[in-house]
Formats: sequence, C-alpha cells, structure tokens
Amino acid sequence: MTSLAELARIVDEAARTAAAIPQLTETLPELSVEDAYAVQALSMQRRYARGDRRVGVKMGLTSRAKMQQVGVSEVVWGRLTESMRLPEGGDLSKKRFVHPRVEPEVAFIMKKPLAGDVSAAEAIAAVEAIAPAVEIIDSRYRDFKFALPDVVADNSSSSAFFLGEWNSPLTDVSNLGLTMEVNGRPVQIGSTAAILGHPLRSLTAAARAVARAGERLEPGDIVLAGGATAAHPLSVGEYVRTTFQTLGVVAFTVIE
Ligand code: OOG
Ligand code: MG
Repeated sequence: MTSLAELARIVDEAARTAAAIPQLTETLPELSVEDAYAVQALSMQRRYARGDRRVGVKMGLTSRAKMQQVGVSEVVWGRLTESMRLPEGGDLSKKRFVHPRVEPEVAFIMKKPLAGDVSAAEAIAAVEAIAPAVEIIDSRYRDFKFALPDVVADNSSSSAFFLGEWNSPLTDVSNLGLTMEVNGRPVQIGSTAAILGHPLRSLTAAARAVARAGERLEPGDIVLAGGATAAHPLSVGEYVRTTFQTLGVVAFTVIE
C-alpha cells in the first residue's frame, strides 16, 4: 500500500512542476476522505518546508454551480499560502499551471481566532473585513477530472487568488450581484447568495473544518468562501474583470 507521505509527494510534485497526474483513486479506489485530508496536510508541510507560509483557507464546492461542474457534491477545503496571493490588476502566468480556471468568490480576513461550532453572529464578530475575490483553481489531475478523495488530497485545487479592496465587516454580503467579463464579454453572471445561501455559512463551515484538523482560523487569516458560479477556463491573452455589487472589482490578465 502506498504511504500517505508518498501520495503527498506525488500531489506536491504535480503542483510544483505543473504536470498533470492520474487520479489517486484510479490505483487506490479505497482512499478515504479522511486519509485524503492527511495527504493534503502532509503535502502542504512540504511546501512550508520550501519557505511558503499558510495565510488562510479556501472553501470549495459551496455552490450548486460548482458541484455540478465537477461532479462532486461535498463541501471541501484547502490551505492558502503566501505565494498563491497575486497583486490585483496584475498578470497571471499560465505556464505555472496545468489548466487554470477562474471563479468569483468572497474573501474574509479574520481579526480574532475562530474554530469549531460557531454561530453566524460569532463568525462575523471575528471578521476584520470582507473583499471581492477571484480564485484560480488548477486541478493537478488529467482533464480536470477527480473524485472527492482526489480533489481533497490535491489541496482542493487551490493554486492562486486575487483580492479586491477590503470593505467593512458589516457589509451585507447575503445577495450581491456579480459579473465576470473576459475581454469585455460576460462569461458568468451570478450572486453571492449561491454560496451556501449566504457566504457567512461558508465561514462557519470553515471554522468547523479547521477544528476537525486540530487547527484554528487565526487573526490575519484569509478565508475564501467558494465559487459563486461555474469556473471559467483561462487562455493566454484574456483580461478577466469581475464586478461585485457593493464590494468592488477584481481584474487580472492571463499571460504566457
Ligand atoms: C475543486 C475546488 C472548488 C470552489 O470554489 O468551489 C472550489 C475544483 O473545482 O477543482 O475552489
Ligand atoms: Mg474556489
């Protein structure tokens, strides 16, 4: 039986070198979700050992559109690192990724620790600010196809993210319209309500998820709530601009 450490090495190398791999469940159909989270944790330790740093967590598959697009119907989570955060308005180098896609999200930044079973009121009281965000996801599996344990082991496809301006934590984000345009043409239209009915539910889910792994959301941590629409596959030359009602704009350009 392949060790969890060996699986962590495989997914880490695939991400580091942007080289697609077969699904782990092809050869290990019995891989449990619990073991997959252990693989994720081990693979992230390899990244930290190379000098990267955890800056928060991302929630995934928190909207029906996302679940349908990838055929997995469970909420997942992963870790965000410093090197994944890219400057808003800047470039995204496509060659660093296997087959990147972009999706509109909402980001929270924490001012207090949060973990375990918390109410929405407790969660928002721990938030410093809220920003419009886009996540760049990049499954390391061939053809962007995976089962639940595969995607979990692969840090839930996290690969990069852009944040817009920070807004007051009191901003009502329950149902904000958003439009993602590529070279001026709308490719996705939606609402933050698609994220578990309210993005704050994603934050309470994040607090529960990290506690199960023996961790906390820490002051300064960023939490990405999950894509509100299906993700858009990126091509070189695309200028992607996402406008969120009230929250603001996030834009970037895809380069070689
Ligand atoms: C899995 C990660 C999902 C989201 O926001 O729903 C995700 C994937 O679609 O590759 O990041
Ligand atoms: Mg996402």
